[in-house]
Amino acid sequence: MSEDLKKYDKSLLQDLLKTMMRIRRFEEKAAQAYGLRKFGGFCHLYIGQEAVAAGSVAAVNLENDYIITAYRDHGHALAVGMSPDTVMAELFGRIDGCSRGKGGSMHLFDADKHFYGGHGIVGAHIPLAAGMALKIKYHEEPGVVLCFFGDGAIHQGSFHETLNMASVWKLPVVYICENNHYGMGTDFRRVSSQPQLYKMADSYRMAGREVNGMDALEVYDNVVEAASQVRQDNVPALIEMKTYRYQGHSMSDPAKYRTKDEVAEYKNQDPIVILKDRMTEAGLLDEQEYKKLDNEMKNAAKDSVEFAEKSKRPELKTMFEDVFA
Ligand SMILES: Cc1ncc(C[n+]2csc(CCOP(=O)(O)OP(=O)(O)O)c2C)c(N)n1
Repeated sequence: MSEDLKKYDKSLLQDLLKTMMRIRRFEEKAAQAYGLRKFGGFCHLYIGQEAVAAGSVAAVNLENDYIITAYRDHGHALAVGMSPDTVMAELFGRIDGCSRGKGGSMHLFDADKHFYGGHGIVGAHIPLAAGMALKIKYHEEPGVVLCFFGDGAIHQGSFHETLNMASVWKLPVVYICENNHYGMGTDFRRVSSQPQLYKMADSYRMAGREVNGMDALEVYDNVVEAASQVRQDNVPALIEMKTYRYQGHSMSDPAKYRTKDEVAEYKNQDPIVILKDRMTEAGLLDEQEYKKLDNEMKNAAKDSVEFAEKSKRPELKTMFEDVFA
């Protein structure tokens, strides 16, 4: 086990672990604040899926590359380096949030960090990713777009129309399906004529691959490879990340459509524990360092709630500012 860690920089391993822990502790605090009714509206937690955002974002260079995602977006926002304070303030609907408190949980955005959201309509951002990739191609820039979406979105017409067009136009996009097994309460196996979702790439003459999305290093390696293939061959790619969300679809979902055993099975493959154990075995981490890091992340999450609570609510007169549709 420890042998195969040798090919990675220690700093990469530390960053991956830190990013996943930052997301986990942030989300736990967000859930707690929501439970205490400190904020309302929609809130979709990412707990369990951390390896996908952490591993994928680490695999690209956001000087040139771009990220776009759906409404389960806290993990991607933190992985691109948005501050937990800004993200929590947005959840709380406060003016120091990235969308001045008017977007909320589903509309995180940071153009400077090449993070183009946070989108609430299932599948609607899949064509937007193609548009971003067309801009990259048109201006002969070196970047690629990583476009994240759920297994539910794969059945939308927008997915199929866009993959067809992205293939014909040879656009630099890596489409990443985070298959967390459920679209709200619907098991993907009940509604997918092809349950091996990555195989849908065949229909659009692009490379498709299936990845264990609970393993940050497997995610990292595959996104590095897929992105470099996209850059080199000028064709888009599709990756299915097999992952799992520990919480319900949103804060209002008691998740009765799955068994406790199923949830426990995936908790046994926890992405943070997997990487932590491998690093410990390889002598790159000890329990004391892990505890220190964990405390750091817990404090950052706690501070973000204090920051959000201190930030003001937007004034009523600003209600129609920044509205584009
Ligand atoms: C076009 C559209 N239809 C329905 C909804 C309601 N809706 C919100 S989330 C969701 C499930 C999507 O599941 P999936 O794409 O697998 O993403 P996950 O929640 O698993 O991350 C649905 C049906 C919506 N937001 N947009």
